[in-house]
Amino acid sequence: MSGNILVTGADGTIGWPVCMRLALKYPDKEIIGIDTEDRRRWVNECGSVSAIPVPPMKYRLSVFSDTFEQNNILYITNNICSDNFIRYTLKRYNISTIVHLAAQPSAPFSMKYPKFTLSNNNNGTLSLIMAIKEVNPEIKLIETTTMGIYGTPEWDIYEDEIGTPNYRLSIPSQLPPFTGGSWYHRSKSYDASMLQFASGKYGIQTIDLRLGIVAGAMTEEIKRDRRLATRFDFDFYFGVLYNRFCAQAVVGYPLTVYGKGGQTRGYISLEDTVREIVSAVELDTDQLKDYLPINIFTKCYSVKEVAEYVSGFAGVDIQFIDNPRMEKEEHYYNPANYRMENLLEKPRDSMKKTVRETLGVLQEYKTRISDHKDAFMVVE
Ligand code: USQ
Repeated sequence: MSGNILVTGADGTIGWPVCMRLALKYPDKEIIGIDTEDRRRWVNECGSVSAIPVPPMKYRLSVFSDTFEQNNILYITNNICSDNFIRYTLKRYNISTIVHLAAQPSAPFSMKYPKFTLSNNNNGTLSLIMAIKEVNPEIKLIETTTMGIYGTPEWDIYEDEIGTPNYRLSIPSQLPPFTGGSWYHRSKSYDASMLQFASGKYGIQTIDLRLGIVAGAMTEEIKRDRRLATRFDFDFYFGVLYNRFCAQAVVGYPLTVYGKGGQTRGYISLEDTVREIVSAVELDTDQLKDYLPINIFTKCYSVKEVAEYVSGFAGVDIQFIDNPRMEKEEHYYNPANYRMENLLEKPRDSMKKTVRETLGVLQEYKTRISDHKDAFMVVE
């Protein structure tokens, strides 16, 4: 890798720990983090907060340099949808790799704000692609999309052609029909399509990390100093399943299983997510193919299975409630993760370990969660 690394969404749940890990792995490179910090505002406007307080970026950066004696993260508050700003940034900081994590990531929020979600997510990705084409088509673009671009299909979610049971890197990746169940998921479908198009039309190397649901609060760096914490949302809109159940459990709120609870997804811990994303930076797609989708998850569980585990461990009730989402509640779900296993790091954390660890951490923030427990459910 010749130049520096740009991380979009650097103030986000995954973005901040990825910035720290990249800075430590590449001490001679500059990590340029960009974020609008909109996520902080969205969550506050939904009547909630991050369970674990997230200090301003300036403070986290000073803790990072004190703790690790390194000063190679540069943070900029700005919007990647601005073409001029992105072109300038790629040139000014000699960027050779982009880790694109900036997005409005919530499915329920997207159903409330579809236009904003599509324009924010798709324009951001398109700005990056066009800036790469103009400034330097050699810049590698890594984005986290989701296996959810295919919704819950009756077929196996392979990383190459549908129905191709074998792991083959030599064939070009096909994009099967998109059937994602929210405007957020549809925005990521179009991002995946743009990544493929950009590689075919402009020869840009694109890696599409199709990430499952990320669980937990901890990474190696955050364990060193809690002041380096990343955000942990538990509200109706921005909290994801495992994290919501853990937050509910610590304040004795019955675990909110939507509908029958047969909804099945792939999960991965935050620490493993960071390891996978960072290891993708090293991947040389030249030897593989230009557009490379990789499914990222450790194991699949149904909502009911997650609830039963958290309930058994924390001794809290489970409540089956009318499903506020439009989705299948019992369905086939079988994604592959050959490429993650073969090309990237192997995940280390079991979900059980992640739940136990998360419940332990959240004990310290019980009052903060309890003060905002109305945000667990929204009546619309
Ligand atoms: N669910 C419940 N109870 C709750 C919250 C959620 O039963 O209290 C159910 C949902 O209805 C859904 C499943 O749990 O069937 C997962 O919901 P989620 O909010 O944890 O995850 P999802 O909406 O799928 O989206 C999240 C992230 C998104 C990421 C995606 C990966 O918000 O950014 O891309 O997970 S994936 O699910 O693989 O598409």
